[in-house]
Amino acid sequence: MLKFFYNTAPNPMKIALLLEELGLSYEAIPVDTRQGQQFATEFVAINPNAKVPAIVDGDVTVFDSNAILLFLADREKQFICLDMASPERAETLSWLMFIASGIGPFSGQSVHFRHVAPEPKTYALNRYDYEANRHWKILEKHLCERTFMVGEQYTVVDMAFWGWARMLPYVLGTGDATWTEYPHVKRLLDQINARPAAQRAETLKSRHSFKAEMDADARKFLFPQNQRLVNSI
Ligand SMILES: N[C@@H](CCC(=O)N[C@@H](CS)C(=O)NCC(=O)O)C(=O)O
Repeated sequence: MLKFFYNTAPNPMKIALLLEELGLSYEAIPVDTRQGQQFATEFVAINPNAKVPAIVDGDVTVFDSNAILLFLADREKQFICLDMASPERAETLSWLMFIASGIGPFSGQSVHFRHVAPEPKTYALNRYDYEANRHWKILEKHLCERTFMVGEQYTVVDMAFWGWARMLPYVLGTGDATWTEYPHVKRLLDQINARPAAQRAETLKSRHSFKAEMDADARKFLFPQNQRLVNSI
């Protein structure tokens, strides 16, 4: 059976959604990153980047969320345009990479500097807040003239979008007012949230319990770079 290594953060949740949409049987294997389980030798052999999500299915291993979306959608021939040289396939790749290399990292850094980093952080927060908003505005504009991210149907690009869109008020620190600025992002988010597969994916949160405290140990695992600051004092 397909093994899905996960926690409930945005990138793994994209894969939970696709697995539920496809109706594939899978074993959800929790990787508690606040307890450092991402650094276990057996897990690093699966994902050398020591992050979730990753999947193992028979002799196939895939890590990095949008690579997993692409791999599974292609293999199952669902939720993706399979006409390799078509404009729609080209658009699919562009938006998947835009989400992987722009939306995800800038949203993640916006969360880090807004909610986690110590002061002084004005410069870094300003940069990542600006870039996160700039990336989300590109999606907002894209969605104001179309129902889905690519083509006329719901695809893995929408699932990649969903992982992070669920978190947008937290990412931007703007609470409910977020949706006044991002009405088309909200419209697609609500549409996906209403799908039974999205509701099943969200139940992953109660299937395993992950460490909730962001204590000194959790910070050590999640922000190993801080050790350099301690060593340099
Ligand atoms: N590019 C990777 C990023 C994966 C990633 O950052 N995963 C986070 C959870 S969303 C994680 O494992 N964090 C634990 C850590 O950084 O040690 C992807 O899209 O899968």
